[in-house]
Amino acid sequence: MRTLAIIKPDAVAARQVGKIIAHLEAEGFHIVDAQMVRLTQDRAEAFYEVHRERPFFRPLVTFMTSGPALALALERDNAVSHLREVIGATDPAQAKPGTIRRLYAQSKERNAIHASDSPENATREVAFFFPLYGLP
Ligand code: FUP
Repeated sequence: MRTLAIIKPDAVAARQVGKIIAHLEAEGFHIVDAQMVRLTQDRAEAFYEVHRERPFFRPLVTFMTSGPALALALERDNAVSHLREVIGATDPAQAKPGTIRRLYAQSKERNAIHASDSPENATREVAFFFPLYGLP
């Protein structure tokens, strides 16, 4: 099965893309497709639509549009749940040692990587960036 990851603008700016991809490959993920993206405000708002009413929505959109990011369609057994384990908790201070967010994230707001949180969202999010690979 497939899931979506986004290496966020903070990690791209900090030149952590290579280490994060190496970490993902070591965890058994295959890169199905990859694209450097500069999200527009409209695209970022659409991607995070479920969070529109949250207090962190505006700063989240501002951050996600602040620089280039790397969208990755990833494949593995149990891809969605395994990637969530590998990235760690939203707040790096709460993330387990050895997780990507614990290793590379600066804060709960600038947390290095996104991963789809359910199979339904993975299908939607992979299709958002990679329409050709949207079907499981
Ligand atoms: P996650 O699925 O771990 O990325 O976390 P959420 O879906 O709860 O949140 C999505 C993004 O919103 C986070 F990656 C960062 C941002 N966020 C904040 O900036 N502040 C918060 O309190 C919670 C989330």
